[in-house]
Amino acid sequence: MFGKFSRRAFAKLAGSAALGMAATRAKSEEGGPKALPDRHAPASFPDGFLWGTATSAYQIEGAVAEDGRGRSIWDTFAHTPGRIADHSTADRANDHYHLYKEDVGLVKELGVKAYRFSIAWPRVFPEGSGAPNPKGLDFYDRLIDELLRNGIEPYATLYHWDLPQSLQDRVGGWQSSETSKAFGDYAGYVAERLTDRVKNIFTVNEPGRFVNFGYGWNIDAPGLKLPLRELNQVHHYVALGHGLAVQAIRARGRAGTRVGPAENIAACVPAIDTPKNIRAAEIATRELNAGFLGVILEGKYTEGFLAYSGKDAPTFTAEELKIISSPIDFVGLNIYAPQFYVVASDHAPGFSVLPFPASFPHMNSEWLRVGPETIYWVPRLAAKIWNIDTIYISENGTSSTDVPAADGKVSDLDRIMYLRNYLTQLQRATSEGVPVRGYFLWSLMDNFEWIFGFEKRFGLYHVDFDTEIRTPKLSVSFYRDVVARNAIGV
Ligand code: IFM
Repeated sequence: MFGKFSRRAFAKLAGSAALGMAATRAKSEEGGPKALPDRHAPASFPDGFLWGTATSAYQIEGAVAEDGRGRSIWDTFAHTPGRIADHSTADRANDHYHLYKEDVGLVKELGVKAYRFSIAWPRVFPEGSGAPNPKGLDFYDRLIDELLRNGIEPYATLYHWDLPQSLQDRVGGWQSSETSKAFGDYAGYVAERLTDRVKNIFTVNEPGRFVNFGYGWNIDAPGLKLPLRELNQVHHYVALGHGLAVQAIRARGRAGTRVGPAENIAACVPAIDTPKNIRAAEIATRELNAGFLGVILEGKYTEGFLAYSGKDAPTFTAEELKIISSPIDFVGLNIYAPQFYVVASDHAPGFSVLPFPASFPHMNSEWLRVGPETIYWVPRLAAKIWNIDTIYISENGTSSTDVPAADGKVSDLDRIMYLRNYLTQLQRATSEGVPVRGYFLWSLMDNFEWIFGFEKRFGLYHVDFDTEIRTPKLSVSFYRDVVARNAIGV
């Protein structure tokens, strides 16, 4: 550890530390402030708080052509030259399809009680609809049984972006309500088969990302750049797909199965905590999330959203709004970064958004700005606006450069710093009664980070993608400790 220090540098460091200690002694001898205790009281999370970790199918499974799996839009996209930064694909990724037992062991090592994974729709319905693949759910049967054998509760996500290519080709994917209907049927089929053991289901993951990036901005699969009206219609059909899935799970799953969405909510934070700015952040949260969480939880699009969208507003029926707002059991919020720092405004709609200075700090991923208070404010505002009684932080975490040292260890101090700060703010929220019931750290292990390929690592476990060897990073010790004590701080 000190190998790289010259004797001189070490002596200098040791010298200044000694000087500091002498000054402290001098102060207390003079009757100054009492020495602080070595340890401070731990800040506990509520009893029964659910600790977990998360992954998704396309990012880890590999085995893209095994056991009858159909192609997904991400297979096509990743194989399109120029789309993925490091020219990789997820054809093999973490080979989790074959190494799942080892990976469940990694989850267990963390001491968490829940694991959130996603089911690959094209494994179950290779064409998206029609005949199910007889082997389609076998892998998930094995995974779920292994989790339960290890005392880990499975939380399944039905859609984490791997749309069957056939649906994209036949009906334009989420541009058509045919896809919403196919999604409902797929959800019902999965519920029928798995809810004897899976008690919690997330419908869709991050519409706010996959619709805009995939259908609006030509960044993610399927790589389209639709005009705003059509894009709003895609958002609407995803919300409809969510609602149809909720209904199908209720109709065909075991009684008591809990269901909800997981959204990367547009994260609005009061720039300075004053009552007026907090109110402004509330308005902003409601208006900027009107197209998904809002319509699900209110059964209507806000007047602000409709006025702002004007001729680009989606077309919809009253019946569709009813389906979309089918009652849910929880709301999953994926919270990584502050998206909008908000202040009050005298002009409609009552808030304005401040620009980020170029010097605003970010983590290894440039979009991942550091704003720990986001995970305090966002669930708090959402719970208040929509009267939500059960929120899960369905994703939170960060990438880091994560280069193993000569001894193979990964000292991911920046990830630990990030997690410590975010979890401190989350504890602050729960201690004030914000109804966050659980937390899923993204991610269990490094994986295929979409357009960044394997360049951005979000895992608690380092993965060598040549050998498939998993190695715990330092943050494993950090997280295991938080989980074991159900508290942040010592
Ligand atoms: O890896 C993604 C995940 O698939 C969706 N939420 C954000 C993560 C980090 O970018």
